Amino acid sequence: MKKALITGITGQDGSYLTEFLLNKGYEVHGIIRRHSISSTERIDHLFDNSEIGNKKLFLHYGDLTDSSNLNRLLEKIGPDEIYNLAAQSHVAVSFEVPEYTAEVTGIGTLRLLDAIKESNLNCKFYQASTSELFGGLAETAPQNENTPFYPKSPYGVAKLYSYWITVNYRESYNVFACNGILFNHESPRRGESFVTRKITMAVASILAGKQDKLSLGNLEAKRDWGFAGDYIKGMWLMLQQDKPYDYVLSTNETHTVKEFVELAFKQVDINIEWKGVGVDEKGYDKKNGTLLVDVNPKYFRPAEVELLHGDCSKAEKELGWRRETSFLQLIYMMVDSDMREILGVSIEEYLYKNK
Ligand code: NAP
Ligand code: F7E
Repeated sequence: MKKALITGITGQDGSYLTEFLLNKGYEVHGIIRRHSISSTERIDHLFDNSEIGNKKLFLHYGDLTDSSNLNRLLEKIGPDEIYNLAAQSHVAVSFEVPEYTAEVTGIGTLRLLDAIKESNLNCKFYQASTSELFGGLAETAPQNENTPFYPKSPYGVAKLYSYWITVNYRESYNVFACNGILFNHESPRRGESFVTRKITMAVASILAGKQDKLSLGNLEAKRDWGFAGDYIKGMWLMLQQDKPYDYVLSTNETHTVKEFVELAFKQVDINIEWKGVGVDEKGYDKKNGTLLVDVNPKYFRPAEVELLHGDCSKAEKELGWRRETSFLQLIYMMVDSDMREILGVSIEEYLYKNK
């Protein structure tokens, strides 16, 4: 039985990866941080299963800022594969806590790689690199493994360090280490302050009368949004190859935030009509003129990544990886899940009742 260690197991990707690896017959170990209230909501359904918790899935307290803890855990667990998914992963927040972001999202990766090197552990290492490395310059799209890096946030810069230290430990010490340069991937388990989940929750909350409107920042930003459940398979595939390389995973499509808003409301039969420009731009329900979306400059970032559009042909060719969920399917899945959670009905039930 192969053993995997996942940092960031309580996050969106960590939870899907855990399900995936358990299904493949792995023994999965995860590092969790101490919180004043539980942070394991995304993996409770696994850990609370008596066949899995402490039999196939083991949780250990730890933190990417604590080298001695990481060294001890690596020695104790002896994993065959390490997936480094832990990070302060919010781009906007990284402008508020730049030093902490560097410490966790940057130096945390070095701590893990050095623990592997010092313990002579024969294991494979996956680093959660990101399309934020590219900086979203329009002239570089579609971005692939050869596109120059130009990070635009403390998060992006911290990830740049992690990218290169991963390459460096591969080249210097022969560690089987791969960077997965992943474009945005979302799901019903996405953190609530990322734009996609903020939008899909708002659709349900507005219908439930719990929220009057949705306030956003840059509506024109373009992202290449895929489904997280598809992307974790690519992470695993990278570690199953004979040689370690870096790969882009993306959908090869790009859409604006505005388009995401329109399609999310469209799922519940609301058509958005836009009026005004810039900070005065507003989205109304075309049927009755109700204000549903406005712009609040507090969500603008000091520097913005304008256009992400990936080209994952290397992963398609060499790993046989391909996204399976379309942009529309992703939006439907997220709105449907938030409708069930917040309103207590599925999209289908809601549309039937409101025919
Ligand atoms: P996420 O939901 O924000 O999860 C982040 C995870 O990191 C959580 O489990 C969190 O634990 C953990 N963590 C944060 N600080 C830590 C620390 N100091 N020590 C140990 N663990 C810590 O992120 P995600 O969307 O799953 O993304 C996974 C990884 O891929 C991240 O590295 C992210 O930067 C990267 N990435 C994400 C995307 C994307 O679109 N989702 C794209 C490219 C790259 P708590 O639960 O305790 O907070
Ligand atoms: O923003 C714009 C915002 O926070 C997407 C992380 O997983 O993907 C993620 O980073 C876009 C940006 O994700 C709001 O300005 C408008 O242009 O959902 P986001 P992100 O910054 O792309 C990359 C690949 C990662 O690696 C990161 O870890 O949407 N936007 N209005 C807004 N964004 C937010 N959060 N909130 C708004 O109100």
